[in-house]
Amino acid sequence: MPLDPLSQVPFNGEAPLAALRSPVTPLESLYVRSNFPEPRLDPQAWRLEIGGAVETPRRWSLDELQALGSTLERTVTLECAGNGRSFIEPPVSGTPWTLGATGTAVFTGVPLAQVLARSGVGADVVEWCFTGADVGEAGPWGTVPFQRSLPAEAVTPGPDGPLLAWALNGRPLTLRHGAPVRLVVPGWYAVASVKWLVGVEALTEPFQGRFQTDRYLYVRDGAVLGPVTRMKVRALVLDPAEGDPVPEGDSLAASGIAWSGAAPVTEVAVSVDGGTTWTPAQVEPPRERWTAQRWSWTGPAPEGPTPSVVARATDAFGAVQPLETWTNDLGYGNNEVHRVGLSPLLQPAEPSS
Ligand SMILES: Nc1nc2c(c(=O)[nH]1)N[C@H]1C(S)=C(S)[C@@H](COP(=O)(O)O)O[C@H]1N2
Ligand SMILES: [Mo]
Repeated sequence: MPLDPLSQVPFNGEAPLAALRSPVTPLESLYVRSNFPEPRLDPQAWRLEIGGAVETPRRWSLDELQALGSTLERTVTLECAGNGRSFIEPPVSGTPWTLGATGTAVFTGVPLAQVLARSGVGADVVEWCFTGADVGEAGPWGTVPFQRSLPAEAVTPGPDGPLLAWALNGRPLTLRHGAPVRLVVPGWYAVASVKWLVGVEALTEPFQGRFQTDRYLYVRDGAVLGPVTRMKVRALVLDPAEGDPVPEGDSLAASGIAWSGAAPVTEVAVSVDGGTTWTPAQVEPPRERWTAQRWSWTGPAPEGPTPSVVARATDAFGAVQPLETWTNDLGYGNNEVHRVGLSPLLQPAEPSS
């Protein structure tokens, strides 16, 4: 299923929700979010520069990363912080994503922490700044590269930490998804997963770049509430789909996915009466730590002129989806419950005597 495009240069496109039913999102259905036009890098000439407050700055080629001997494959759910923005009223500026700015992909790469350790990390390092090769105009900031930082403690070692990835779903990374090498930060809104990665710099002070201090902040009425970090808990109803008819008979089967960047999802509740009563769905454990979980539910079919199915997820830290739109000035992290409207069953016409 091809993406629904939202812009052409840079290309941005979201998945049709039906494409998210498969446990790994096919490449052609994996959403694309790029702030600037895609930079074309020659994989042979490409180098990753590790610098800043490290003992030994060094450059890595793709062959050298692949020869480290710690290559692994991880199935990771990504989500754009703007997913769900188009439901915010009154509308806010920014790409008007519905709910398809998410997907689950198999990434092949090496743990970032291992590569950084080869450069010797001082105790004074507080953040790592990641630079993409893409640049663009950003108003008063002038021409800037796409750069984002992570706190040092987010660079955990082991298979569940950030990865330097060169393959997606078993094929070399495509241009749109950040070839030849991108960062993948599981659990975090995907803005952290810098594509076309060319530099990593150890910082002893927090990074103050444009995509850190002017965007990707939760702001309300001009006041900064905090930075966009981990994905908020969310469930999607994938079956039935919007507009499907209410099934004949008394019962309805519903299913979908749920995830949180903080802790595993422990509960998905479903309502077919507009949120008055809720009953629990069965929630599968995640296939890997950062893979969206699958849920399924069977219960009474919704009734009335505007039948709907609503799902609401809760994670192990007790975070639960809001029933109403979560509004903020830049439209990030709107994880309101997903409501799917169904077509009412046509009542058989009264026999005319
Ligand atoms: N270099 C670079 N990396 C980037 C971006 C970008 O514009 N430039 N966009 C970020 C955002 S906002 C998201 S949601 C993800 C999208 O990754 P995808 O296009 O592979 O789905 O990439 C992130 N990494
Ligand atoms: Mo994003």
